[in-house]
Amino acid sequence: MGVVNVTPDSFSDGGRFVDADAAIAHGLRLRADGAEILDVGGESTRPGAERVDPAVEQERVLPVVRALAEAGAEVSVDTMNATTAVAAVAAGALIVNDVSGGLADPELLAAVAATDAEIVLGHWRGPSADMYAQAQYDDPVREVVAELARRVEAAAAAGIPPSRMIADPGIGFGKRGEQNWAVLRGLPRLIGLVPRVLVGTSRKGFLGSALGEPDAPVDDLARRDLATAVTSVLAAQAGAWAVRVHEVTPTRDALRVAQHWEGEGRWMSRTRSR
Ligand code: PMM
Repeated sequence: MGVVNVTPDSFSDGGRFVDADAAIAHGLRLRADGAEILDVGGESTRPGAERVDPAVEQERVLPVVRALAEAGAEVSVDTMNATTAVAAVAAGALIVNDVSGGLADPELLAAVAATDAEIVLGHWRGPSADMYAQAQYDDPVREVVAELARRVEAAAAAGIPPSRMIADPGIGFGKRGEQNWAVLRGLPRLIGLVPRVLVGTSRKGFLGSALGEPDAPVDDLARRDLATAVTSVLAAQAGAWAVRVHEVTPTRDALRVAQHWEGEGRWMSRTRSR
């Protein structure tokens, strides 16, 4: 899954694709690089970010969703708003990617249930403005699995069958450095929840810390993209169905190389089977 952020303030690529034509061109490049899904978002979720008005969000994402879907891409929309989700599905999106797992907007799950779209349910404990206030865990894996299980139940109660759900541990969302690594180590425990799990580590701060980089700004994207390729391969090996990345080429190459090590027919075939 390639990231197409149409925002002026996303933490690692903010501001570069706020104009629709540039975002569309970027999405097409990611697709040519090998992305099988393009995730279009108009609201930054970086730590400290303020919420965006849904009308502004829709102005940003809808032309991009429409153009990429018309070009034949499988498009997901990264939104926490029911109205944006429904409008994006009408514009051609096949997946609604809600990092809040339906918690931010109480209308979203029912709205998605009324469409044919699939849904990504992310693990989330509160808005980006103060997300680290919630980063208190006794056992990160057990708590993330239990809290995501409740989102899966809520989505099912709203009328979405598990076959249309994708779970995401929400790496970086209300989790500090080591808590993210603990959740990633526990990934196999998430896989039993719903058949498909998506993992997004791309360029996140905990990778910078692992590399010994200062927290911000992200000044060496190539190093973060290499670290992302490593965690993405490990996530795929642990059973993830898809990985969400800003730069497709390094992760695609790493997955190809790892596939040779594993041999045909192992985890790579599982990553995109529905
Ligand atoms: N991370 C970001 C945004 N959307 N969606 C999913 N499903 N999983 C993630 O980990 C995730 C996401 C973080 O912001 P970015 O777009 O700048 O990477």
